[in-house]
Amino acid sequence: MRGQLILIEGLDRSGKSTQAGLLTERLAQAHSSQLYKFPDRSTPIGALINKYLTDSSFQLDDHSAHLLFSANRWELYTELLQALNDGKFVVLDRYIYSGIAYSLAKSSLKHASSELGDVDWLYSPDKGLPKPDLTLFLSLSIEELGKRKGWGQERYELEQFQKEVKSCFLRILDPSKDSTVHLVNVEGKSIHEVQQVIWDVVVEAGCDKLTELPVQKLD
Ligand code: ADP
Ligand code: FDM
Ligand code: MG
Repeated sequence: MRGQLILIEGLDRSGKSTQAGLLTERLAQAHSSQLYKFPDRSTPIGALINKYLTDSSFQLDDHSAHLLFSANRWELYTELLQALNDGKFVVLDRYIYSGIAYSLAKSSLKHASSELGDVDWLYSPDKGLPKPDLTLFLSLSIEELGKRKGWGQERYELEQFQKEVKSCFLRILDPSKDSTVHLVNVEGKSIHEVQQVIWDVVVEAGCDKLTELPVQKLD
């Protein structure tokens, strides 16, 4: 039996870190659980990513940046897989879909995607990583995001870019094509209300229980 892999995705300030923390605590009432946040800025590649996000004078080709975010996930791959197979529930605060959506929102990487929605180049470095058993995308309007605290000075924290990222997220996260994907409308909901909606989805999907299914891999 193994633990389940549950991913919380969304735009900056949509409440991912708050909810990922609360979900990890809730799962810990019955199981061992662990939270992983991506990018993980504490690793060697994470330090480079942190410099890229916080220092606007530090330039990287957009393809290189994309590959670094993926490489950062591979740095944690063995540990994360081991945790699941040891029966730990793993909650992810961002993962591959942030990787694709933020890159796809850049005009320089539009060529890596076709009109038909093929994002193969952007997707390929993550192939082989564990696939989440459940993905929750926290959705709310850009207007409401603007009212939230915590808007920093980081590279992607620009309103127009966030709008583009949101449409890219909604393009790649389609519940009608992947039953493990759920869009959670958090507009106007308190932290507690969102926590309850998320928990209901987790229970409904059976992701609050250990499973015998092997860890799925992204292909
Ligand atoms: P993210 O990790 O997505 O950037 P955070 O969880 O750090 O978002 O939350 C960003 C800010 O919004 C924090 O100040 C947090 O307390 C606040 N916040 C989170 N969820 C809600 C909510 N449902 N309603 C109002 N404010 C919220
Ligand atoms: N980000 C995050 C990416 O561009 N690609 C990725 O693969 C991942 C995981 O990094 F702007 C972006 C998204 C966001 C920034 O911000 C990280 P937080 O506040 O640490 O989540
Ligand atoms: Mg956060």
